[in-house]
Amino acid sequence: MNIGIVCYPTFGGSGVVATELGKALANKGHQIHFITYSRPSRLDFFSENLFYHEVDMRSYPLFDYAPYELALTSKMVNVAKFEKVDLFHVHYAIPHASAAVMARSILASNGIHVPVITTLHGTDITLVGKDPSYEPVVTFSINQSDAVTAVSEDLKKETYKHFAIKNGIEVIPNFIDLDRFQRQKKDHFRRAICPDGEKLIVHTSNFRKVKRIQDVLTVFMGIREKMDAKLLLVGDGPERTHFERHCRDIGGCNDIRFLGKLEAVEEVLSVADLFLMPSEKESFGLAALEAMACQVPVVSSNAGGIPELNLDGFSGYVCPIGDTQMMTEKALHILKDQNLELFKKNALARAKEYDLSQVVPQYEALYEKVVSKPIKEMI
Ligand code: GMT
Repeated sequence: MNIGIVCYPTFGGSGVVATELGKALANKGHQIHFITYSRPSRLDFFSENLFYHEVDMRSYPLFDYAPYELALTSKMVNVAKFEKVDLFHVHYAIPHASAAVMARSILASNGIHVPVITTLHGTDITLVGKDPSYEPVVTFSINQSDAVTAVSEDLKKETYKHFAIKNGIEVIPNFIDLDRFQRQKKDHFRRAICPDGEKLIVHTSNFRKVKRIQDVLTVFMGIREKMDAKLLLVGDGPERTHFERHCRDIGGCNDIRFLGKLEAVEEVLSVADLFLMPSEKESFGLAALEAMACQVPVVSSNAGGIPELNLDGFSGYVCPIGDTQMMTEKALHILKDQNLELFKKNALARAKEYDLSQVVPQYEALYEKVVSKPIKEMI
């Protein structure tokens, strides 16, 4: 098939899922056309089946804010006409779903039918989307999509709760490439970070408020009171500077390191003993799945779809949002030498259930269904 994928090109989870999906589909012989404002961060190699179309943004003195959605829509129309795409698969509702619905209408007026699949990823529903400044457009474009997927049962439930949705929503979870995300032998790195056999805790995120970085630090300080440990924080975002300063204030600098954005996050995960994800909101928790694939057990909150992934008492523990005391106790339990190996093994076993070979065919089946469906009437 010839598939147009629209996503955010950044390190964020929705962009990562969209890019990895495109790569996996290209490996299976589909032609994939990424349509974004810059090259997706994980699309850094050549493949005969992968194409990248950059959205041209023209500024004009009249515009305080350049209309990205219109530029994207026009690009989608042009790519669809020129490349003869069979369908658009857009990731993250805002503004991709409404741009796709508009592009579909423009193409229909030219006698070309290109159906639209919208994948909801999380904050497009749970945070930004339900804000009154976007809600009517989000509701309309979800209802107008030819198919809609959500990355967890919880996100599907939240979507029906907060929006007047008439369309069906299929749950297709995040997935993992186990060839890339696997525990690698990085003993030298481990020795450099933990020279005296300390336990190594890792957190990766985009350092937004919903990630509750303060809870990561509180839990870590609780662990460190009872055993020698180090904390590595991977990623970057609005909260990072504040918490770097905070770490200096509490005298944790020797044991806490901020690594910034990393391409090869699996190398850090390969030497970790425990992953912390205390999020306020988390529709799926791709970062936790990446950790589990590298045999790292997870202590998480019970936000959103995390409990669907992290099985309490098996791959780690699930605690109420903000209950840092319980998170600390559970972390200390996992980190005991007599428990750690079993949790590591279980984390990998759980991750294997999300291998891309299990999940990508679910998207392909949906594509087949959508292209063979009768053309959707505008409401
Ligand atoms: O985690 C983030 O803040 C990034 C965000 C995004 O949309 O890029 O991730 C969301 O989508 C991921 C892929 O489906 C999910 O694994 C994350 O759980 C979800 N994040 C939130 O719901 C906060």
